[in-house]
Amino acid sequence: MKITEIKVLVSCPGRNFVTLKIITDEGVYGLGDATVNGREMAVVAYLEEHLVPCLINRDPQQIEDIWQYLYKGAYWRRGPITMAAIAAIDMALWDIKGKVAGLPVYQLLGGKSRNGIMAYGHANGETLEETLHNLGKFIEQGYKAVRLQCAIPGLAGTYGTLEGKKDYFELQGNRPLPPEQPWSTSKYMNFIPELFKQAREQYGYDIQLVHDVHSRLTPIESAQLGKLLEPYNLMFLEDASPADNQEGYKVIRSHTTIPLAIGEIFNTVWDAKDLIVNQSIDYLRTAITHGGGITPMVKMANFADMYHVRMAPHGAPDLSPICHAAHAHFNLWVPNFGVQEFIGFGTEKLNSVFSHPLSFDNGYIRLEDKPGLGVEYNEEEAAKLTYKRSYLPVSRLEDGTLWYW
Ligand code: KDG
Ligand code: MG
Repeated sequence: MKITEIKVLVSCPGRNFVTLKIITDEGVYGLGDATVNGREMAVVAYLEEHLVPCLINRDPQQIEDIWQYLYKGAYWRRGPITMAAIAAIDMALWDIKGKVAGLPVYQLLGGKSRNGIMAYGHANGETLEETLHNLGKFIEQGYKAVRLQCAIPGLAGTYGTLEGKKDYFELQGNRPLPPEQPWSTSKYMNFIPELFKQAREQYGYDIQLVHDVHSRLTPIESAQLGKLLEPYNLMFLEDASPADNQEGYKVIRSHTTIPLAIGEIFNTVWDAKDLIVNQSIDYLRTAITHGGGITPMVKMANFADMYHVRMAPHGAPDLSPICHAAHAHFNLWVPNFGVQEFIGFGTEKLNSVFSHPLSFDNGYIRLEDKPGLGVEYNEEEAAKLTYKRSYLPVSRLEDGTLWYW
């Protein structure tokens, strides 16, 4: 079997996605997601100019050797652009292997470890009341876990709230540059514990709760927040602080027992190695698209398992349905599964381009058994929806200092 053609497909069914299609001489093809939100075209150039020429005429069944060739063989290892490009190739090769074997990818990984994939939804709100009302709606739909994000009184716009827009792509609108949002650590710290206090008073302790700090606190501030939230028994606090310096998490850990999750911007196991070995975290949130594909994620998960760290892949809407399907296969297999972030099944426009094997039932994601990853990509529809440059917002402190968004 040989790879004869590779297409790098860019489309905007509501937001930008980069999709890779690897076609073989036997007519079997595989799909992969290469989307890095706000930096999409950098991955396109990396794939088209540097990786695709290395793959033509290769045997698509040699997944491990191809991965090593593109990672070690490049000399320039790691980084989000490189690893998203390699991830898309890796996903597409697993898709092909599954189709050739006539088996869903989770079977190739070792088979099912569970029947359903527990998912958490996003209850957002412009006010505390609206956020709690939305939490109630998620509980009614059967969710077992929900993330709470709320606008901070006195701050115009923050992470997780969108000033009435449906996503960051819409928030960008026709602005030529990234939207800017203000940040105040003290206003945030004074407000968030009240959100969780009222959530527990209104809905009790059966529902699991999550909160994403989006890396806006220093380690000691994260420790303070963790202590304030301890009575409300969160499933985890996500991205409490940036972990560019992994040692920082020792500070958080030494002060609070709140479970910690991190990893959505990690690209290799080296971004998490000290966090895992020091047992400074409880959940690793790396996405298959941003972590170099299924091949390294399996290794990462096995390594994390030795230190009681569970996998909770990033599930934001800027990952394409191909990545969400890859997560579903991975999650069905992975022994140390935690939870899957889940934002629903997309709009009609999105579904006109991607058809996927996923469904949601009473708090769990289900996966229909199809060979490979089970996703189809409608190239004709996709071609009608052209790429439009879009950025994520940036944050500034109230005095204008640039801060983590
Ligand atoms: O592209 C960035 C988003 O995916 C990110 O801001 C979403 O933090 C996020 C999450 O937890 O879903
Ligand atoms: Mg996050």
